Amino acid sequence: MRSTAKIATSAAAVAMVAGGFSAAASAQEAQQTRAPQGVPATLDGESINLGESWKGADVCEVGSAGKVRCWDGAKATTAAQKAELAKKKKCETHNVCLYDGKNFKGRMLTFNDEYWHNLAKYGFSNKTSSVKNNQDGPGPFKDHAYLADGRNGKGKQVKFSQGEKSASLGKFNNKASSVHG
Ligand SMILES: [Ca+2]
Ligand SMILES: [Ca+2]
Repeated sequence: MRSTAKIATSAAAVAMVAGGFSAAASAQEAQQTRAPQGVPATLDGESINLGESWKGADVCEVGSAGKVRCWDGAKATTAAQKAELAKKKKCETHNVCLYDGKNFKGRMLTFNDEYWHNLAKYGFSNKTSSVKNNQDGPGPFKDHAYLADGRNGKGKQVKFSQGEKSASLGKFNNKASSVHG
């Protein structure tokens, strides 16, 4: 290792700590280190990385297969574009909508897939201040949504029943780090 003795020592200490984890956890950790930090998205045709910056985006939709599209309200100039964005900001059917602001204001991020999404990848960890669950499970099946304080559903969870919305999250304000749609 071509580093100073001090760095070499701390690297050894890290290696010792890592040795305490299971092999599976270490492999997962290594994979996460190699993986891109954020999720790519298109913002009005431009490529952005939500983990780095939302640029001018106000609304981002995470579609099926993880494809993400964003919109900048300032670039919605025609009446039709403004109406479409206003409709999205109200949270469309099938979606779980997370808002940075209370009372469904500020930047909005939506999901509709049934698995845990880690919000840091979307630049949205510890930001959610209000939520709408507008999913619509068929028949007796109810499509609840969950927020968790930690990654992958770990830590304290809060449940939002199908159709439920919360304008203010109380102690869970700016705490969510993962969401299950
Ligand atoms: Ca917030
Ligand atoms: Ca958190």
